Amino acid sequence: MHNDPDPDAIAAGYALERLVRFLLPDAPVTLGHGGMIGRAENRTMAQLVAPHALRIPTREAAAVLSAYDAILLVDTQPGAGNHLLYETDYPLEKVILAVDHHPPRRSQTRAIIHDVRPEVGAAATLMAEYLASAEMEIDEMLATALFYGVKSDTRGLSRHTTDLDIWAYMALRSQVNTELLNQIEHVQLPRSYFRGISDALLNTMLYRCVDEQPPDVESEETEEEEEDFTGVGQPCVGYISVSLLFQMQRPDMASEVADLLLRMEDVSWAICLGIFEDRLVISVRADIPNAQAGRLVRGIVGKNGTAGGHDTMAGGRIHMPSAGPAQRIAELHGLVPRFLQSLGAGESVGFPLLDKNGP
Ligand SMILES: [Mn+2]
Repeated sequence: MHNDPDPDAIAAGYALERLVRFLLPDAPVTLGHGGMIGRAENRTMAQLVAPHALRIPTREAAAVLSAYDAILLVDTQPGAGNHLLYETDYPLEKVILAVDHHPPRRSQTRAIIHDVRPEVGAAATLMAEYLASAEMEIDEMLATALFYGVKSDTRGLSRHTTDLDIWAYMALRSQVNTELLNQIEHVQLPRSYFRGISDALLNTMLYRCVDEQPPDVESEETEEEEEDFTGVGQPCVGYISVSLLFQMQRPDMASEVADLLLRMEDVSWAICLGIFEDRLVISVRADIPNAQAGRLVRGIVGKNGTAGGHDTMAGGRIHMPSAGPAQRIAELHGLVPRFLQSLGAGESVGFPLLDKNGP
């Protein structure tokens, strides 16, 4: 699974593990990931579905991975920067399978079997298709995990959804254990969650989109990424919400905050920039056709870090191991005008979300 696994990665990873065990009963197989599972729903899901999953610290990754003859990647792919192979010099030719739905990366980092379908809404959908093709029986636990994976990545089939996603969602639904699903979706939240949200709202600014540009940029993701892409040309309507989280307790807080703020009326972009340990974490959500959020974040992060994503959701990381806290905060502030410029709102004067006298 990729680092900091989300429900789709956990579901697809668990399904892939089960498929390998089904096809090769004698092969030792480990389900693993880097980073941490933070969001309460995701942690509960992982504890219920795949408590055996191995969390591999980055500094141990090279040693741990070298013991394996083959690696299979799910919800990510060899050229992406969000998995443990990126941190090690693990030979990429040992990656025998990548099942992913993110835009395809450079061809020289292909897996032997490179099944990357960016149009599909969830990696769990692809794995549901694999299990059906293998005529493997799906139990309640597996069905519930895959269903939640599809549901969460497609926001209940409301974004980035294909016929295959609808098929998977419908086929799995009748086998879902509703009690298990409820346990995951409606888990009790720790106090730190509410403190984190309060902190985020206090540090959220709204900027008005200045030029409402028509979405005239072609949306097709090409295999070769454009290195010099600046991101200018993204459509923007209404407001951009920008949240700064100076001290996150967990890396996926940024995506949770971006998800929440995108629900605000008249907001077409929600950008959350946070600091977790020694790195900056970027999470971007868009609610506008042809947003190309992935290209926007890749253009801004460039060679300073890793980034990726889809049309309406994207993320990035910038590692700053040798920087001090003040330098990280300055860097975080520095990202804001770059995002605003790329969205045609460089001249926009922001106002705090919680300012009652704001527009
Ligand atoms: Mn996914």
